[in-house]
Amino acid sequence: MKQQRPGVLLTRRLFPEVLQRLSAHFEVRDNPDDAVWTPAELIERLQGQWGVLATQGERIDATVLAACPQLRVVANMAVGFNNLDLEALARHGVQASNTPDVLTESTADFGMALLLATARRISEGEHYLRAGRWHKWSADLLLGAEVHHSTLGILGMGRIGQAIARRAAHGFAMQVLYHNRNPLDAATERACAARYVSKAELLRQADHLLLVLPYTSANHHTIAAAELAQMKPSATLVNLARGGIVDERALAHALRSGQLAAAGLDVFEGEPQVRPELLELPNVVLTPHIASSTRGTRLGMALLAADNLIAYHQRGQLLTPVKHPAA
Ligand code: 8YV
Repeated sequence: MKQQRPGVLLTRRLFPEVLQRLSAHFEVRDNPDDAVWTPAELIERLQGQWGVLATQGERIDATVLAACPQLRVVANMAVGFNNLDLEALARHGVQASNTPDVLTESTADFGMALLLATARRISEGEHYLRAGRWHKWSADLLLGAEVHHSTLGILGMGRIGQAIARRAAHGFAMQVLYHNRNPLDAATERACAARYVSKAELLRQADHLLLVLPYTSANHHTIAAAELAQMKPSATLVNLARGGIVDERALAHALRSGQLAAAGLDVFEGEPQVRPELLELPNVVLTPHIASSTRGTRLGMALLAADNLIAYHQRGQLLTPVKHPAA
């Protein structure tokens, strides 16, 4: 008699290669319409499933886990895993993986792109031109901030922060300062040409501040009114991490009042909803959470998530288990 294969749910529409790879091992239920499910719909679809390939849009918490006792493994298609309740997962004996490394370089490329677009007012320039407002060249048209030889502050110096530091220091001759829970070892610091400073000094010194730290309840709104007030009025703020790290109301106020020159945001606290004040400001570049979005990278992330499910099924071991932020 043919043995029943374990069931795996894909919460979002993914690439054919991923479906193909998983289908060789599991009964796969996917989401070809790419619908965004409510928590109740997610629970309903998870009934009887052994594993789930999730994205950061789905919260896997105590309620979901209690309602889905057969679930054994969550493969998150993201390096960040703030959508997973790690304590609840441990209590229910459910394993979880994320997708580090595969997205580092393309996310770092995007970090530089967003920084350049923001500091050099590229979106603003394009809107100006498309709106038919460009009638003559002017010496002071859309003056931006210098990027080369300026000081870059990086908050959160993991793999992506380090990849951005290398680009900034070696490609743009920037002075790179960083703050992190722990300083890097001397060899890694040298490779990134980066210097560890306190958070207060980072805020004070940065011409451009890039946020690439993992989001936890401890760093909710870690950039709020008090922190923005310490930054240079000419500074640029770029958020590639998670929206909840920045108090967006305070940010909009700082951008409107001239306390901060410009911001580049790829992530938002209530995404895909964006705070209306931000939409109205000309000095913000807004992108829809696409820092890792190249075909190669997104496919690599999805395949790594799939391979985690397969490895756990075959050998009882994940390839890239999530590491508790405090570990
Ligand atoms: C993903 C991300 O695209 O990896 C992360 O943490 O933020 C992005 O690269 C997104 O989270 C998809 O789940």
